[in-house]
Amino acid sequence: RIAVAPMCQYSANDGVMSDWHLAHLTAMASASPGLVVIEATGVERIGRISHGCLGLYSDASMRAMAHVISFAKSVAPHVKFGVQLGHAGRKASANIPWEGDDHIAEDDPRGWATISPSAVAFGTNLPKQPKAMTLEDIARVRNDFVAAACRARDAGFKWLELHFAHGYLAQSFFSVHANQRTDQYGGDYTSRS
Ligand code: 8OZ
Repeated sequence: RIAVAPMCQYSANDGVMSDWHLAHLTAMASASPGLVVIEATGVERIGRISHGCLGLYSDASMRAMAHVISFAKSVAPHVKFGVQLGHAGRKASANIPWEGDDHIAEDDPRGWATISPSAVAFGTNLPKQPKAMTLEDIARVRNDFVAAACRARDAGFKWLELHFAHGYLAQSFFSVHANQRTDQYGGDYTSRS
């Protein structure tokens, strides 16, 4: 069986699926893969890559996903749906690709403050300096992952993928460049609890 990999569509409204997702995902399901994995989906609003990305931080988003899954399954009942949960960290607040391959401008109200293990920018085309996460931020994001996973279950997903790669929040905790913390979430292996 073929699995369809997650692909960002940049067509959500405050994290909520639109008619684009209904058409796109139903078309994918109609091709009869075994599994369709939904695009990178932020566990909190500021964890979306761009302002057009999906987020599972609201029940409205969960209900929209449930509707899309149920509609697509009415066309292709055997297809299972999965979702890729993540938090974009310091790579968040990016433009959608056809508006620019960089961060949203500081004076653009569609942008937002980003978070990361330390206040170190990604660099190159993503220069925005993130805020270093407090222990409360870390606890909140951990809870957001759990809440989003529960919403994914309630929406009808049968499969879950955590995006811990590509310089997004979780991966930046593993990076000696992005993570300059000296508490239990940084330092060498033995100093981390
Ligand atoms: C390619 C294009 C857009 C987004 C990633 C979510 O880096 C992505 C992504 C990849 O994993």
